[in-house]
Amino acid sequence: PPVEVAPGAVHLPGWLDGDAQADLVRRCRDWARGPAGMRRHPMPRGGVMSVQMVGLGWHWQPYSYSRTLPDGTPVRPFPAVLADLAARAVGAAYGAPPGPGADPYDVALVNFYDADARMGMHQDRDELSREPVVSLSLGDTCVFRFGNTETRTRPYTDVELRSGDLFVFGGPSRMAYHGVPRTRPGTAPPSLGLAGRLNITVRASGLEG
Ligand code: MD5
Ligand code: FE
Repeated sequence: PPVEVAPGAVHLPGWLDGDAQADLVRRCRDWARGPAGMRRHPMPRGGVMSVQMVGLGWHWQPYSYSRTLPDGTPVRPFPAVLADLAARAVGAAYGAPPGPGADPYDVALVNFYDADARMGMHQDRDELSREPVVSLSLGDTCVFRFGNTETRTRPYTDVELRSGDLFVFGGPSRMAYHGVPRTRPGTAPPSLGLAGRLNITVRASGLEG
């Protein structure tokens, strides 16, 4: 059953069945390959992100979207299967799919967390659109920290996200601070053959027609 963690923030545990999880893991392996594949992004003030990322439709790198990688490599296309998944996810979370006037879902960020990867508290504010962000978790369980819109500190709520869980962040929660302080290595369903955690976020960039 959907759990509303905060206004507009809806957690649907186990939304993807085992076959759908395996299908997405297989697709992520494909998206991760090649010159426009998964990498650790440099941070503007030094260091690299511990999470490995690949963008589909748009390349995201701290802190902007572009149509090519820094070396000019074109970004992989945004796959129709994720547009369909995002519309169904919004419908499952809010009881109605996005309306005809909604900005189209046109970008996905696929994040891979090895046993040591973490994501610090941040807001997702590089999109011009305020459509909900659709988040799917695969593999290892993580601790997801859902905060507030004002500060990157308390108050926050820690939620365990498991393989197959859907989380949709819309309305007032769209701009909340959030992060992943840790994963739980070795907790992935064995049938996935995945050592680590994959997170797929589907977003509307609002950046083009
Ligand atoms: C993750 N990824 O588990 C998370 C899931 C990212 C990122 O944070 O930026 O790639 S997306 C969580 C999210 C998105 C938009 C709003 C909120 C959470 N929120 O209001 O908490 O790898
Ligand atoms: Fe984020």
